[in-house]
Amino acid sequence: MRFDVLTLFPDMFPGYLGQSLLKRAIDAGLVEVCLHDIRNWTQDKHNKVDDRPYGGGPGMVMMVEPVVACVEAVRPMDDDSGHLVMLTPQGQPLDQAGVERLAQHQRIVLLCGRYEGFDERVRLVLKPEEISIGDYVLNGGEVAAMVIIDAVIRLVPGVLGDAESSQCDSFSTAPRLLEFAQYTRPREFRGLQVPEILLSGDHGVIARWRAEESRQRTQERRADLLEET
Ligand code: JEB
Repeated sequence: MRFDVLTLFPDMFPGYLGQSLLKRAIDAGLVEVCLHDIRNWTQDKHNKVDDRPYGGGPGMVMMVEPVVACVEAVRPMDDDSGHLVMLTPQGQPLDQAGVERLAQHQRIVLLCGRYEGFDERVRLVLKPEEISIGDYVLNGGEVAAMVIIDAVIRLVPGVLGDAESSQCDSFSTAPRLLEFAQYTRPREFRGLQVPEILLSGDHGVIARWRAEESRQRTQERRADLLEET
């Protein structure tokens, strides 16, 4: 799986990419993340990437030329030109079904903006898939790109060890239920005991208890999930 990230802030990524799970996946050759600084594709001597909005108003807009030049230079860097994704608050909200769909691609090109967003012609010329990670406003697309990488690599075969398979994650199968409560040592903390059933060693009884726990939690916290087909 290859990700190309097009951004004005490539320095935001190495810290995230160095975390253990992702580092292991990159070292094993399962995942590759290529960073591209959009500023390297500017044409003027001041390396300008933003300009004032036509019609007036606050803030700046990301210029069309460097963004399109960057995308058109990066896509041919691999035989597979990749699936182009633009991060924007105006995109389709991402959910686990969307993550599963993205994970079908061998290469994803993530276009991150800043300021008040892109010149509309970026969208019209490049026709990217437009994705939002949720209904709140970020300062740019970088954190959203990390969210997409983080969610997608969990589905890349071999990235999670057998022990940490994504098959039993919340949201990975319909009907989507929240996860049951988890406990590890110690058996008692500040008077709070680990439920006796989990110490019983009876896997059938434990599985039924967990299933009931999941159903109950989902009912209490996210009844909307039970309404879904
Ligand atoms: C993504 C972005 C900005 C108006 C004001 C400020 C580029 N779920 C999400 N929330 N916000 C973003 C996002 C995603 N994906 C997001 C890209 C950019 C926010 N801004 C700031 C945009 N519009 C600039």
